[in-house]
Amino acid sequence: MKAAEAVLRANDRDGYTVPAQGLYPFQWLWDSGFAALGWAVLDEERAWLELERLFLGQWESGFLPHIVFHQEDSGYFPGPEVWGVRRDPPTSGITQPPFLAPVVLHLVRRSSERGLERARWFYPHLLAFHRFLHRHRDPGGSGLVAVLHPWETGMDNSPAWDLPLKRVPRRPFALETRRDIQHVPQEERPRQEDYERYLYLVSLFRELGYDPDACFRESPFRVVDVGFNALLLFADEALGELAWLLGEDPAEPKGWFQKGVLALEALWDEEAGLYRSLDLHTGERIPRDTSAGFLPLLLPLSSSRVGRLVATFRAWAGEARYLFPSAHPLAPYFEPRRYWRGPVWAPINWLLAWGLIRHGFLEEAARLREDLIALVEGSGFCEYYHPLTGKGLGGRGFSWTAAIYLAWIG
Ligand code: 9YW
Repeated sequence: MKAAEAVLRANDRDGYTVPAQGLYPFQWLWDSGFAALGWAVLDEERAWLELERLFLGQWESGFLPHIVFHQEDSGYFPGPEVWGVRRDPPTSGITQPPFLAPVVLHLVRRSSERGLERARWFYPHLLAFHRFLHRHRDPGGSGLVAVLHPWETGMDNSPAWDLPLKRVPRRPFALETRRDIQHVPQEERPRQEDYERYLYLVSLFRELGYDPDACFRESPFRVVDVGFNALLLFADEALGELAWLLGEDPAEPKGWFQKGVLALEALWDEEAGLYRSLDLHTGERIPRDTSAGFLPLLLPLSSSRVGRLVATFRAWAGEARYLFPSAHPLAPYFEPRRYWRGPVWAPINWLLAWGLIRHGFLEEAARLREDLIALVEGSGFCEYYHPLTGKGLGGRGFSWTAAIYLAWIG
């Protein structure tokens, strides 16, 4: 507990938490949601502050960027000069899984009357963000939203993006420009080819002035990510509950939630026994099995659907020493050391456990918790872990791992 606290305190930058010193020296959207869960165990006020700092980066349109560059630091690429977003503080121009309303609700539930007053400030800001996503990322009103960049999924080099990324041209740049591989071994990171495509998309959106509708239209990468959508719907549900608690009208978030939960069924893959993302350029589900496909467990699903998902979960569990691998452990694209292509990630364990508890699968949820605790106690607070050996990988002294550990043992 003390060691986890020390990690969060070392990564605290006067009110926001950097994911890891050196590697990620700014504030990231969904990392801050998880960091707030950890801060809540130590200091409720600090948890609220984390979220407030994040909203300093919100745009007038309601858009919430995935990075807020609160201070200068040359340790990360692409920095504010590459994004070219002229705001104070500067930000990136893409978003990340909107895992914030459930955090606000969690803080309200843990706290006193005062918590509800804090939530009152967040409500319109969250509503504006959700509105932005449902309007500009789902212009046809399907109920599900698109992501336009692999970074928006939070699972950058997931095998699910291999096929849709092929459509994205490469924007060559020198390997030395990358900062990540100065901090972490190259074989634990996305490949250079992936990075070149990530950078192409950034320059395209920049040229389009980050106009949301132009970006949606022009992006060669346009995917309905099952993970992003499960988290948005989970957050819509939480927003509806917040509205009710605050005496606001819950109709809008409830409407998004109900429509989205029905629409999500289009992502179910009966043969694979889990959900898969959809490539909007082809209209086809992407034939790759990743941990994101289990995130709909956070939502109300039929008991037969949950039964089948849990059976798939158990099959994966039988193939990995540590849960939960980010890609199918028997698939040809499984790479147990490379980032989102196999390793275990603390926040995903936590989200999956939350979903399993919702549906009454307490044993499976307990295994996710125990495995994460074992990984941390064996290897420290790493960015991610080898699912077969338990070796710690990626950045060290990592905030979301420490925060989830605290949330689980605190
Ligand atoms: C990047 C900060 C972020 C996470 C993402 C993870 C990685 C790399 O690190 O992104 O350069 O943004 O994939 O989920 O938010 O921890």
